Amino acid sequence: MRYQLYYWPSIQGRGEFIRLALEDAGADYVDVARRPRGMKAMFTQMKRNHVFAPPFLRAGQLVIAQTAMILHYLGPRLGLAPKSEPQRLWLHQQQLTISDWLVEVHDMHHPIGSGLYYEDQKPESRRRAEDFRKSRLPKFLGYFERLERGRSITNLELSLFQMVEGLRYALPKTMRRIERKYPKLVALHDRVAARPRLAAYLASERRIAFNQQGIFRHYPELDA
Ligand SMILES: N[C@@H](CCC(=O)N[C@@H](CS)C(=O)NCC(=O)O)C(=O)O
Repeated sequence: MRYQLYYWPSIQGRGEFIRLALEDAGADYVDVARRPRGMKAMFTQMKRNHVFAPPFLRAGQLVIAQTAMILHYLGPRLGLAPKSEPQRLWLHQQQLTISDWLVEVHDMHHPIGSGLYYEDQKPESRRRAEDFRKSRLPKFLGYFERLERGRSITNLELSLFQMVEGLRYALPKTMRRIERKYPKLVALHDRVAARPRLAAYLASERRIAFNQQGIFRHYPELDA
């Protein structure tokens, strides 16, 4: 099966959680919007399939949107999820919690509105980021640190790798200070980064660098 991933071509964003799964599994996929005329194709597919926002995945006749849902579909097909329903639902639940966490990362730099520039909501961003750093970030990190996950690598481990990577980019000072409280997450991050297919992907041009248009953005004034 050749999967077609549709996502904004210049950012890691939510699409990266899908890219990591496809890359780790060595799946055959096309990152459609990064191809010539790919953006036009993406908008056409969004309209035709009534998709609110990317990422979405085309798998044969199926079109699936919502990051966690795409991973729920792909997981067993890519060998990145258990097969039993209770375990898959548990994994999906954790993945949805990652989605919630990601929204809060985004809201650090866009606390008032996604349609406004960061520059138009700077005072609110400072307040929001302070609360995120002091209260929400330790709560999410502590939650996933304590989660009993077993040894196998699933979508969830790949996503936790991406959260650590992104947070290190966005909040380097904070992460340097607090990371040692989460040794299992740091070890997991390193283990995922060393997986041969992922290591090759991360070193390739297919991995878009973090930048100031994505979800993880580095504004020094929001870090401490
Ligand atoms: N809940 C969705 C959110 C999708 C989403 O917000 N996509 C962003 C890019 S990361 C987007 O293009 N949003 C456009 C919009 O909300 O108008 C998911 O987890 O996939």
